[in-house]
Amino acid sequence: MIKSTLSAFLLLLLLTQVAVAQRLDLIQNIKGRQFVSLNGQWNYIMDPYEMGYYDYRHLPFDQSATGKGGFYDDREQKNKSELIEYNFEYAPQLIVPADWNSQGDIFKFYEGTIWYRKKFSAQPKADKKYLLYFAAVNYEAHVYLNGKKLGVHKGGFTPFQFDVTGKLKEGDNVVVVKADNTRKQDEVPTVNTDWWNYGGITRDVLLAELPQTHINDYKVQLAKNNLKQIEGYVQLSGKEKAQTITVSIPELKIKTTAKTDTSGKASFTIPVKKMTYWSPENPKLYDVVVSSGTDEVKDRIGFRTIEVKGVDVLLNGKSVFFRGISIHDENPLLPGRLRNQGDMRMMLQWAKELNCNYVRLAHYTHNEDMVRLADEMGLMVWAEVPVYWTISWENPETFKNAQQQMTDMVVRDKNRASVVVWSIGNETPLSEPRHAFMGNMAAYTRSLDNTRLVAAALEVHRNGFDVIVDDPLGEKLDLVSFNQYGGWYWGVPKELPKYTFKIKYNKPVVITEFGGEAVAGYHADEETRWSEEYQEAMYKYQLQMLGKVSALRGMTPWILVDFRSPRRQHPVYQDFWNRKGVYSDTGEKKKAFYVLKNFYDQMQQKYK
Ligand code: GCB
Repeated sequence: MIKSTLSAFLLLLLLTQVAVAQRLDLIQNIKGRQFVSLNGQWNYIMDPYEMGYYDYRHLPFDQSATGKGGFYDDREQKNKSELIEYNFEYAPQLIVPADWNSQGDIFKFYEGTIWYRKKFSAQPKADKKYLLYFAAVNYEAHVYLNGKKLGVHKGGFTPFQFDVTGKLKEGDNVVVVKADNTRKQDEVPTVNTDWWNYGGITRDVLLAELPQTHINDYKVQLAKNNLKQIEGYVQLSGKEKAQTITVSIPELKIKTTAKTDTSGKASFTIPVKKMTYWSPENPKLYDVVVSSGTDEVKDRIGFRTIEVKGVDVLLNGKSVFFRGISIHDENPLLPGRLRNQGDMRMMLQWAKELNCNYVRLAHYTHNEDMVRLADEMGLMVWAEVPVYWTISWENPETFKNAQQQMTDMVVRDKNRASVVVWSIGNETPLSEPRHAFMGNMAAYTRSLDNTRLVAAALEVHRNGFDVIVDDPLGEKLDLVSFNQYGGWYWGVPKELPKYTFKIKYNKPVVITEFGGEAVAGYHADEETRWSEEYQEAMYKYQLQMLGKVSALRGMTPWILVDFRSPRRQHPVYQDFWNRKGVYSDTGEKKKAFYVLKNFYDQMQQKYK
């Protein structure tokens, strides 16, 4: 006992120490800057043995004395005797941004390394700063510019950037990326997930040109629970740190100035007289201009408050019901990761047809454009990091990684009114090291942003007809959120109304998952697994059962659309698809869709 308390204490100490070592320098609103896109066709080499990275003694070329020898040299044969066993110029091409899996049968199950190469032209100016920005690469990316290594990034869903000022050449340049989606136990996520491990450069690659001293970051949001005050900051990066910054919202006739401190940061508060607050019913966004002596950035920002009072969630002070649905970052029609705004709009539009006002962007950080679309289309968002199932709770590096992914998500999306919940993880099994890890994640997330709710998808256990929610992590969260698969993994649909929830916490209950599979077009009676009727009955009885939970304030059933998963092996019903969608993989509505929509129509009336 003493030993385990001691080791938990030591772990806590370690975890608090790593808490300070976070990179916070990610640029805000990359698409609001001057940039050129490096999206398009990239030459690639599939390299399962990583011969472009390791020599025949398995030592990395980029750590050798010369640093040379890897594919990143992008060499071409110069004379007829020269031996070079690769060639990007003659290599085939992959589309960027997009996962590789959806670009040919050969890639479908591929896990490992693929090298990408792009040539581009640049005219760098002496008085400018240049950032090479990757919106996401799954999972580990080694990036080289003109044969020199810029760095490594781990984490498949968050952006990263390199300062390439002074490294760009006038005229031709070449960027090489080694993308490796190998699953590893100590990473985030870990080896076991119920989604497809799509690899590659899955989101935009941009080269931004900035003033030498530029606005690196800013926050412009309502202060915590305060409809009458905007609070925020501007952070400059570069030599001229002492400047006057201006934040203006022309439509509201707001213009505020502040002076930066020696670190280049200026904080401000702006009193609000009259404004239209952002809500799903009226997703009003204002043009906001942030400027300094040397730079100017424009954004579109919504303003709203979100808070918990007893068992109610208040949006702009008014009680709301989260009419939600869970969503993966996958277009089933490809099938593959969402590639562009058209794909994203399709998914969110499907959620709207269900009469949703809320989406759970599971189980990792989705595209920034997706969150911006949610802002525009009026959908509240639950945003999550891939702390999923059996993470290595006792490895401080794993914690650091999870924390970094949370940092990058919060830094990126903190100005999005749509985001109302930060989720620190999903279905994590109980243990002391897990409590320490998750407790620290909750506290850390609050320290990053005190204006949003902090939650996690917990698990339940059962005793007879009692469904018990008492995970100790619940103490540290704002919502009671859990996944329960009554009628699918346990119990049969028509028995569900017999169950009662025993919930330890007096907080709003926003259920993160329930669901069951159905093959669209397969019709049978409601007791036949995989039929639309079974799934329909499951939804019907679930909603009856949940109707008894007086603190119920919302839900995000699992899931909007059928999605691909290597864990789903049934050759007739699944064939590598998880069929819990209320839409099929071709976008057809299953019968359960209408049960849920009908319930949401009622909730909309009730919470008018
Ligand atoms: C869960 C997981 C989700 C799975 C789902 C299922 O609890 O959170 O990622 O896909 O169950 O279908 O089993």
